[in-house]
Amino acid sequence: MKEYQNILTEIIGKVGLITLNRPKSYNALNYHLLSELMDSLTEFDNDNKIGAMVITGNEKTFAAGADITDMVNASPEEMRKSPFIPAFELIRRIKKPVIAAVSGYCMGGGNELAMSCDLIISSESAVFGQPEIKLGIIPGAGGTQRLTRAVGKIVAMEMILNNRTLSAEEALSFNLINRVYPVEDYLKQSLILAQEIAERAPLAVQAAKEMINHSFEVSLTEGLGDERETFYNLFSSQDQKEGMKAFLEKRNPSWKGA
Ligand code: CO8
Repeated sequence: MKEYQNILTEIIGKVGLITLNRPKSYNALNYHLLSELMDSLTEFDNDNKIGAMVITGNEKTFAAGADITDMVNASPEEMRKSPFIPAFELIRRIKKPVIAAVSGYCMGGGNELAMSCDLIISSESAVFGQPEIKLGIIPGAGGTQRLTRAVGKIVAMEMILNNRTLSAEEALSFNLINRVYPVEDYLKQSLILAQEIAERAPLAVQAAKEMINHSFEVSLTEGLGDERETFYNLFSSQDQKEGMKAFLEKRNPSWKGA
């Protein structure tokens, strides 16, 4: 595995764990951190022994947003040319499921990062927010789009227009996150969930992730057609034959990822 400066990486069973590691600045996301994050996700995505990834921070902070020191004097042209947001966008190319394991501050670009993952597991202490309005800007990496799709217009409006933050319980009730655990458990539970998903049929898991994300991009008719085609294609896999045979033979399947 590559050496990184702003993140820590570890393989636990079939799960690639990535820990954002700029604790002194509350894991503020700068270009170096984001590009290391995307490199490590790509490395795990290309590793056949890994079935899912977890991105986490520390108990006090998942990430407090983009690094404000990098942006304070920037012009629109400089922001447009900056590799910063394109680095962030690379997460959309990751095929395997990614879980955000969130505790403490999950703000601005940090919340956008969590929402770019496929599932969000949270500790009881997590605080979700899009405070960009306080800086005289709006979210720039999906906050107005993904947050609105998750929590609905009226809650997104209040969060983005007036810096309303959500507690973990509120975030759960508004469908922003999957589950809430005590601080001492959230990472362990995220790893258990990631391991369970990693044990499932790899091609079907990746196809399911792709199709669910696709549903945000296309009309229902187009989405249903694409889902059906993907469903048919999985019948060319060894894993479909194995999964169905194993069910009928009352045994556990042994997946090949082929
Ligand atoms: N950028 C740079 N440094 C930060 C950031 C940040 N986003 N957040 C915290 N820090 C630094 C502080 O400057 C401070 O550094 P130092 O110790 O050297 O003074 C240290 O972290 C600790 O911060 P505080 O003293 O403020 O700690 P508190 O516990 O009092 O407060 C908060 C914690 C509430 C999280 C507070 O630090 C805060 O409000 N941070 C800024 C949150 C914010 O505004 N986020 C939005 C940033 S803009 C953005 O994300 C736009 C995204 C666009 C695209 C993103 C693609 C990834």
